[in-house]
Amino acid sequence: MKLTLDQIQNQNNSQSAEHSRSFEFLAESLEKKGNNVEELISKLQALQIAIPSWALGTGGTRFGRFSGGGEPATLIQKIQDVGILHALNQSSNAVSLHIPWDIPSDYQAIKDSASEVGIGFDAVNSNTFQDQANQSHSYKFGSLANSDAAVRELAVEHNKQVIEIGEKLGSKALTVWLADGSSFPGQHSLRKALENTHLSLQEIYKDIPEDWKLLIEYKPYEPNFYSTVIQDWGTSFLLANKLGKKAFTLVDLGHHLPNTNIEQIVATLMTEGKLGGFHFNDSKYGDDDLTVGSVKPYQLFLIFQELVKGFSETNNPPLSWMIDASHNLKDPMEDLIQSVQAIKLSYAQALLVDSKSLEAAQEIHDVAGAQEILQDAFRTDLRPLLAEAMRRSGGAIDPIKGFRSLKVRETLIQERGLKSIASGL
Ligand code: PSV
Ligand code: MN
Repeated sequence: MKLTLDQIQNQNNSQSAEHSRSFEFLAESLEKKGNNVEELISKLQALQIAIPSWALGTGGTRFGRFSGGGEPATLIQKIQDVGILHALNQSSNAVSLHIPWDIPSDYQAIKDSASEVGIGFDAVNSNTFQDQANQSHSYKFGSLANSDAAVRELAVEHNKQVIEIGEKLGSKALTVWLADGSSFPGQHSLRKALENTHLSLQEIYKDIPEDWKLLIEYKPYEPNFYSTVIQDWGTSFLLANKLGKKAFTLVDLGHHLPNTNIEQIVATLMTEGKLGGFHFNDSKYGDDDLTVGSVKPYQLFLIFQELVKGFSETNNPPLSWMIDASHNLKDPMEDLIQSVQAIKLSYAQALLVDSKSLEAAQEIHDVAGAQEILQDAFRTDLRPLLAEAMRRSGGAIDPIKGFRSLKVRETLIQERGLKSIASGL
């Protein structure tokens, strides 16, 4: 299935009068407050969030998986789904592949199907947290950190192959997330595990092309429950610094202990020029992989506020923006649409912050005043602005409505059947 511009514009027609009214009202009040609406719209249009190839099907938990219908069974079908999302929101022009869940067999066919729907390839992700069929050594006790040199070599080799795959597709980054760690005190040497990880990453780093980034993702626990080698931003940052200028830290919003101040981590990493990218999701307790903005939208806004400030005040290079979520209850595509909307809304709200007044309030320690400024931006309903940005780019005024009224899921079920299953989590 492929959505055309005509289909989207036709279904926008029924909403356009109502939309224009609310957009014009908002635009006028934004301009009155000194905002440049055209500039806001073009910044919003430019922000593109990559879709994870592993999140187009139902996720599930270790207790069960309840498949939806019409899931993409092949990589080409996954790319087609990303194409549908992008047609609707004009905000997801790339896919992030997880290898070996999504190894391309026919590169030309994959690239053709991607360019047909205007999709590129964002970071490629390696997987040394699962054993593959016929694997010579097991990752049960770790991969890059393993005390056995043969296992480390195998994991290094896998990462090098992932880089090769990414190069063929036009990716510009490798994301490494390691499950390596221990579940019991004394299970392994904490220092040796870190040193082995460093040495293995050094080997991988040698193969990172000059115009690529190595993104090092951290996570405090799970699947290991006592220690994780790259447990936090500090460890990732330490390794990225040791490796060199192509290595950066990747922040997955779900990879923090409860109540961690993620916006402060963002601020620190940007100051050091070492923030490389994001895996966006939301959570209540742990790595819940819920829809972005569904639980803590204010936190997301505060993170974007630091990002916007960081872009203007630091030399941190451009980021890889990716979603990393798992959908157990919702239609995965609707969930992804909601996530992208939430990211862009938070970005828009952050762009609205009156940074001069905020700085002035900070200088004179006007704590209440500073809060007023932040919350004034956060509490402004910018949905019509986002809708206008998407509409002008050729997308839907309301992508979820578009998805439903154009009967996307129904058509995919007709095409692929009720029982097709996507590879991934
Ligand atoms: C691990 O929890 C993670 O966030 C990593 O990014 C993985 O690649 C992804 O989820 C999928 O398991
Ligand atoms: Mn992640």
